[in-house]
Amino acid sequence: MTPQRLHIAIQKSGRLAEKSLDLIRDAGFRLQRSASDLSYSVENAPIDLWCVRDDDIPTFVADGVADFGIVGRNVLGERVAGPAAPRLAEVMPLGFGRCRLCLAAPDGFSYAGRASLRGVRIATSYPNLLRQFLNQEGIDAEIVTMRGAVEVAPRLGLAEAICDLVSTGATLEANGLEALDTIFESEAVLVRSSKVFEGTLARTAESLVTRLRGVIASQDAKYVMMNAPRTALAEIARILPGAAAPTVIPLAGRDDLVAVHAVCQESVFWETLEALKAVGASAILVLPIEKIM
Ligand code: PRT
Ligand code: ZN
Repeated sequence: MTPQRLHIAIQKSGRLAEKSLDLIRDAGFRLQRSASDLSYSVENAPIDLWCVRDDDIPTFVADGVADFGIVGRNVLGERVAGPAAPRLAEVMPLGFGRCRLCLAAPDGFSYAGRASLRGVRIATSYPNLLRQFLNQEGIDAEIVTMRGAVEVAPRLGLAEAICDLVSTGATLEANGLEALDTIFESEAVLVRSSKVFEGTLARTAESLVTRLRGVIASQDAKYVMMNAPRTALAEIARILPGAAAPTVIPLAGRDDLVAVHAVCQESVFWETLEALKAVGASAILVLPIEKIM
């Protein structure tokens, strides 16, 4: 019997392509590109990557053709909000490809909250997410579905407002549009099909998810060490971001001072260090963490 390989669908080219490959490499999988450029095989695990259009990823995963996929939550959400909910689920956010689905209109559109959208024509490539939002808000508006170049719809007279992805806001600005409201927050996510994995596939799937979780967890995580007055311990535990229980170590010859070591799961900013110093900490070291499991 040929060994079973796990299949992951990733974007072939575009905003998520490189970062998806980087993430899989960071998880310790060595990638060998196929001659056709359409796939990669992992040398040190039974995994293949398929490079496809991002719009096809939810379908591949839902149909069980691919076992996992890396795709924008906006693409997943649009499919899930559609008429036939697909058989797939988000496993975890991956921390890249961040953007938001925004309502926007030409500068000068009088917007006094969501009720101002009543009767307005809104152009979008995300009709399902927009319809879901309008229904939730009880707003009766008209949706004009476009495949792309949504930002030109108001100028062409196709719509009075748009609903599109925004990251820096430069596209809106260049088209004389102003963001009114965010209806959906997105980033790249790992999705898996709802089929049950068995044998090698189950073990490979578990290893993939555990390793990816480890990579994501270690991205912002830092190992923080300092000396501190024993009396400031409670205060220090409060200041350290996302640290469960710090390790407290006695210092030779000092009853008043201790060494404190902690894994911080969230970003450690200069402000955090200043706050630690203010409660008496000294010799503060912040070290990167390579792996967490
Ligand atoms: O060829 P394929 O179908 O695979 O790719 P695609 O062209 O459909 O997708 P691609 O590569 O453009 O985007 C892939 C994913 O990246 C999206 O589904 C989002 O999850 C995520 N992403 C993050 C974005 C943006 N940021 C983004 N800014 N996708 C699109 N945009 C567009 C947006 O539509 C608008 O036209 O960029 C413009 C706005 O950007 P700013 O920076 O000017 O605000
Ligand atoms: Zn696409």
